[in-house]
Amino acid sequence: MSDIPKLLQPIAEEIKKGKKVTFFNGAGISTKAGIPDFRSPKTGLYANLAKLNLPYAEAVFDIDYFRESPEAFYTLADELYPGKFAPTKYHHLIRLLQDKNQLRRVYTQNIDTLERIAGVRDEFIIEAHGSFAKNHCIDCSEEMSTERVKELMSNKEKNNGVPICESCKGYVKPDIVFFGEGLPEKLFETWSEDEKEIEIALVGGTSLTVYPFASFPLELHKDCTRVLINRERVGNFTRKKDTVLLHDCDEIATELCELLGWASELEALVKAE
Ligand code: CNA
Repeated sequence: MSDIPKLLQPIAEEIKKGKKVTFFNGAGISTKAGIPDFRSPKTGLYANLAKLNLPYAEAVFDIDYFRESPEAFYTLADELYPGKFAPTKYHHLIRLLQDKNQLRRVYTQNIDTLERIAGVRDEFIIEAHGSFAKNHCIDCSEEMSTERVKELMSNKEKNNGVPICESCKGYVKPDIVFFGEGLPEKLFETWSEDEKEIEIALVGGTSLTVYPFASFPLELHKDCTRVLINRERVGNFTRKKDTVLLHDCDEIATELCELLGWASELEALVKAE
């Protein structure tokens, strides 16, 4: 029999008592939506980048490499572009907690904006690694609208579909944080507000290998209830108050909603997609 309900019961009890939940999300929460993560063997993006002829896998998100060869990123961007994917049950769980006034914050490494598409409001979301929502020239910083970026991306005859700045002819890039770029200030400002106040932390679908993001859940204060939801064991979840659930995020979302008496509300959100 599954160990999930037994392990989740104490967390459900804390939520029923009114404690708020903070999420730390990684690419694994979106794999059920059809978006590959980075590091899963065979299915992850890094395992499937051979066609891009990269010097090393991470180069596709490296700002120096982008300056030389933006085509590789834009080939991948074609596959990942928001609008093609629908939120998962785990994203709907976040939305439900918001609607019940029990969401504190969502720290996400994801660039797919599925939290927003699920209806989570901007005030709750910290996109630590940016997103596709805005785009700027990497040389003069001029903004380009997402509609224009998409239009230029679809015209492969011109610049191989790489959008070029209309002012200075530099390359335009979505505001995703690449390796070699700084993280948004909002991340650190919000973290200093939240850090001591976090009651329940759900850490889901992340290998916790990208810093500084990984340090946030790893260094949370000792009174906090930390829950790791991941297909593999990662991080330092060995404290007495920690729970480790080596399962699919959606399976956990379903079980938690069941325990909270929210199963039909979760199903309604799934059906409304
Ligand atoms: P990662 O390093 O690829 O790790 C993903 C983790 O999730 C692995 O440990 C998997 O075992 C686990 N996993 C995969 N599917 C599931 C599932 N259904 N349920 C539970 N666990 C699962 O990804 P990280 O997010 O840790 O790495 C940080 C990078 C990934 C960030 O900079 C992101 O921008 C980047 N990324 C984002 C997306 C996206 O926006 N959806 C996709 C791919 C990469």
